[in-house]
Amino acid sequence: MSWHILGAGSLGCLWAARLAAQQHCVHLILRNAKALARYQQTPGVGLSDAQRQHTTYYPIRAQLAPDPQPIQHLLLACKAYDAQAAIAQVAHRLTRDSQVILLQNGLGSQQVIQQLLPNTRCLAASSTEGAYLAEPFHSVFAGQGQVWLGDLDSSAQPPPEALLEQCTAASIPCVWTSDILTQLWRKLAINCAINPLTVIYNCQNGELSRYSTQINALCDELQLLLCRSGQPEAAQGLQHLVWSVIEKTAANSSSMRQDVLHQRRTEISYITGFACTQSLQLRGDTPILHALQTQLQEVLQAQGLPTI
Ligand code: NAD
Ligand code: KPL
Repeated sequence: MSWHILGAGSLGCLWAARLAAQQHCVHLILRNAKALARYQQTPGVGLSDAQRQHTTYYPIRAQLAPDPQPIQHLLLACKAYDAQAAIAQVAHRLTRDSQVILLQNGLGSQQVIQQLLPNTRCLAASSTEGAYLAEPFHSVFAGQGQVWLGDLDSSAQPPPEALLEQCTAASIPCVWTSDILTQLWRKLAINCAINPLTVIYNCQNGELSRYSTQINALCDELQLLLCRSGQPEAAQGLQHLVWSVIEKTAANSSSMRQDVLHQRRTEISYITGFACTQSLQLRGDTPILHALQTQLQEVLQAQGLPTI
């Protein structure tokens, strides 16, 4: 089976290395000629364990988006705000048999892409694996996790067995679900409850226990919003779930706080931004969520970062 990885960052390199280790035909699709030239100076995609004691390099081939080769399996591994432009660059290379995995956090970008590609099977992923780049094209596998995968389009199709088998054989811990939207909405709500507050209070996840009144009130609003959005299953036990994630990840900085600390654009529009838009469309009553979004935007603006 042949794989193309569009977005050779932390997760893209993590997937590429594991697939290449299983002798799959893997190609990176890089942003431009400069990135390609830089990649060609490296020994290939590097993958290290969390302690960075062992690093293996995989001499994976790389190309640019206009390459004429058709794409069988595409992993879209860029940030949510880059996803639409990135897919547009390779859409002409997809066939009716292509399968696309969307790895983006939050919600919103996946739906836009499914609309752009009505005849392509788009699988959305919700990943709890953690990785960061030690240097360009060198990923450090910082946290074991799980990858939920499911069809975005609810019309029932049999699970993509061959793809799932390949992922499992490559030690990519994929779990198939017939209801990926529940996973995505649940993760969205958890991220809405945790990530912005870690930026606003500039703290690790565990320190949020000081703001329990605010978090519990926010969870109540999010729970109602999920129900109104037709996601009652994702709403179930949200407050309990949020506190359990806070406890389990107490020593971590949320992904949004890490972005801010590294002066990188955040995925705000696909997390709280998406939730606020949804609430406005459904005439939801979510004053705490809206106030949080405004406060987060003020902090981002003060740091010179985009507020969308
Ligand atoms: P990243 O920033 O490390 O990598 C994204 C890569 O995509 C970058 O190298 C960027 O140059 C590339 N890219 C963007 N547009 C492109 C284009 N048009 N053509 C070619 N390349 C392009 O991001 P990441 O950390 O790997 O995260 C990817 C997604 O996965 C995000 O939505 C993130 O929230 C989610 N996620 C990440 C982690 C993690 O631990 N890193 C965990 C769970 C979810
Ligand atoms: O997913 C996360 C993130 O940081 O984006 C949580 C679960 C909040 C862990 O930090």
